[in-house]
Amino acid sequence: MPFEEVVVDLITGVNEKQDFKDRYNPTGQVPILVDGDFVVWESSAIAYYLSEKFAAPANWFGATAQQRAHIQQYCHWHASYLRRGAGAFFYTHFAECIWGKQDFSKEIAKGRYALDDSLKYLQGWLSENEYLCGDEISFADLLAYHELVSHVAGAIIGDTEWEMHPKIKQWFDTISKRPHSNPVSATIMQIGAMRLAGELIPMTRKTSLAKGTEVTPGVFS
Ligand SMILES: N[C@@H](CCC(=O)N[C@@H](CS)C(=O)NCC(=O)O)C(=O)O
Repeated sequence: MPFEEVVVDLITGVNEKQDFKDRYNPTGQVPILVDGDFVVWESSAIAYYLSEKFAAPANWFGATAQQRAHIQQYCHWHASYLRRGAGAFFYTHFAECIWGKQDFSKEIAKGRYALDDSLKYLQGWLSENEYLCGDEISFADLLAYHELVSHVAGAIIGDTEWEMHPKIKQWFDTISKRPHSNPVSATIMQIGAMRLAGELIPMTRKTSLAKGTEVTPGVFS
């Protein structure tokens, strides 16, 4: 589907400005899709809209009511649970760039808990089917895959986690071979490599990039 990419520079916090929030997304988060006068945010809602508008192949959001329900089931679970695990990556790698060196161990532990617990579920689902919602790839797989890519980029997931969850590793490698996977994950892999090499990413924003993963709101400044 043809689209024009507009980069929102989260490093500067431009997304937190009131005019940005009024115009595009009151939460200030990306991604956002603008289609003429229509604006939609939340990645699953964006993908669903595109799939409806362009009549995408049925594997992405399901061919039957039951498949559609299972894919939606995954999307809701993902946003409310696996996504909380993002705190492990964010507080290990980004927090220091925003607030300087501080004790982020509670936030990292909280993220780690959500991530590790989520991996158990993913391993179970992938032991039953080749993909998360059946024997064909769906949008659920893209959501889960790109979530895990951040953790791989930041070495939050490595050999230990892969050995414990061989079905996830097999599935991850299968999706990595798809032509769009690497171009989409290239930026986060590059950022992860910088942080693992000890480089700081200079950020002028002073707020979290992963809101909702704090342990004590407002504790960092
Ligand atoms: N559930 C949302 C998560 C979006 C999200 O976490 N976006 C982050 C970047 S990956 C963001 O925009 N953070 C900037 C901020 O919160 O200021 C989705 O799937 O679209």
